[in-house]
Amino acid sequence: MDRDARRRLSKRLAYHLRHGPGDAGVELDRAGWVDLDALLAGLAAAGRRVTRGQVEQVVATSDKQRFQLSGDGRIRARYGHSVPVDLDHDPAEPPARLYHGTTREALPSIRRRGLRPRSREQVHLSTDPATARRVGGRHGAPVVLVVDARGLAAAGHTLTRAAPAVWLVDHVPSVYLHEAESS
Ligand code: HQG
Repeated sequence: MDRDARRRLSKRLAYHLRHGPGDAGVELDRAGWVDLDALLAGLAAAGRRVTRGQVEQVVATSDKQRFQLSGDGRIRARYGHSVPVDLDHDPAEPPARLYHGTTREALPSIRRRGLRPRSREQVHLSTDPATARRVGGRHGAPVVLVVDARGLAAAGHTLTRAAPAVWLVDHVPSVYLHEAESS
């Protein structure tokens, strides 16, 4: 598979594993896992022939490690869900700072309400400002917010590391946020 084909398959897998498992004829279990053979069969029934090897290639080359394969033939998305899941990522001590990319338009609402998951299950934070800027840029003119992750954890909020560069939390009150200087 070339890069474009991998990207297309990654987006399809992300869609089914985060938002629309039913469209591939499968259900996710509580922790977001689905049997890979069942998913491949569901995709084939919908006219998309995908092989196990192609999925393994996408999983192995995913820059953000979006997917996880279990030892016994299951696959899940590590983050990004809009369907209800309990991902069981271990809570961890976060770095002092994490980053969230958003848009200028969203700032007044974020100042009032803090970061909210919106259509997803949890708020997504990045480990570096460049990634956060790209994430924000998907929605409009990007603004990078610096998150006082240590302060957030010290106040009792549970942060989990879903992938090497992606952290999840239920809510970030605005007192733990400030705009990055380069924004
Ligand atoms: C904004 C991608 C108004 C928030 C990325 C964001 C990420 C508020 C938008 C992952 C708000 C939600 C998730 C409030 C938050 N008022 N707007 N109170 N609180 N928002 O797409 O974080 O590449 O659901 O700033 O890398 O952009 O697909 O979340 O702009 O890790 O693997 O509401 O998806 O990963 O947007 O992105 P999204 P996100 P992949």
